Amino acid sequence: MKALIIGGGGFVGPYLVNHLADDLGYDVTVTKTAKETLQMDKAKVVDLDILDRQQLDTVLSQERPDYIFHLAAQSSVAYSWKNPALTIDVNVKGCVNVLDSIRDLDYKPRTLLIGSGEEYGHIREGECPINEENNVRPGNIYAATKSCQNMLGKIYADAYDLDIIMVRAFNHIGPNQAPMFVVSDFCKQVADIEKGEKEPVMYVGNLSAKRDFTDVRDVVKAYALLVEKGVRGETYNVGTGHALPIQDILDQIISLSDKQIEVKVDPNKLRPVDVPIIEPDITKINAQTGWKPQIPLKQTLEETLNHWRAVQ
Ligand code: A2R
Repeated sequence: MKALIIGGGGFVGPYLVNHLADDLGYDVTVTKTAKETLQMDKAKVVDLDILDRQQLDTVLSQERPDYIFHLAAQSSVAYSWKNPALTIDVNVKGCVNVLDSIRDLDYKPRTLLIGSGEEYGHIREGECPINEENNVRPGNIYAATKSCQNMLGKIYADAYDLDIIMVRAFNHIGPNQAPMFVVSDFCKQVADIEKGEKEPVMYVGNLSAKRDFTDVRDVVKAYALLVEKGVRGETYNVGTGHALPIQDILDQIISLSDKQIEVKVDPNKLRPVDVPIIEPDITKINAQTGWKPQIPLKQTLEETLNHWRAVQ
């Protein structure tokens, strides 16, 4: 099988390459942005800006993949508040470019669009664990763009008969994640404190929000199973099904260190609108593909902390 990962130079891409190439024996091509550095011995790497339709046409017609994993995005909620226009350009216009480029091919590659649990937004009492049929009420710019991507995916599948499957991925974590995401941020702060590079104070945002955290290595297995076994035009939640307060995650990370660490709220880390609980129902993906996450949270937290401890 030949796979194309669009936007593979970020956090998830290299894990997906490893799984597809090593575990499944796929022939993998991965795209990165011109400013990114990505060296992969298991995959061919090409530069691609999804806002450039011509570049997209060239890559797709040269590669002719069986499966496309569309990961490219402005993926930070925090940054989406600061730069809504760029977030909308990349996540909506960029996605439309990908879909239109696929539409112009003379065959129909199976395509996975990666959305987000954030799409559900303001989840009401009794709606959790939330399933794919629930209303979406996006509470931030990033979520709105991902929800739009999901709707476009469904419309392109139905109206243009494209072989598209949509995912709503809940928070995924693991070594090498950028420190603008909460678990990586906390682990980096602990590692910096241990190295003596920072006072023994942990700066945090909203600790009462409940989120569902899945190891990225489990997440990429879900993606691979979905292109193999998912149903065209359908959306699948990907998460553990068990949301935890950020406070619990913080306590677990701090307990992995022998340093005495004080916790202080940093108003800059509080988001303009925060959704109190986001917890998925993962019955659908489990029934369709047999997927469920395997890696315990403690292992992911330890490995993420160890990653930051090793960074010079
Ligand atoms: O912004 P950069 O240079 O770091 O590149 C990101 C890339 N990207 C693009 N690729 C092609 N054309 C563009 N115009 C463009 N803008 C951004 O998408 C980055 O390498 C990649 C996304 O990687 P991350 O931000 O690390 O996201 P992650 O955690 O790998 O998540 C993958 C997907 C995203 O769609 C998330 O929204 C979703 O899973 O949760």
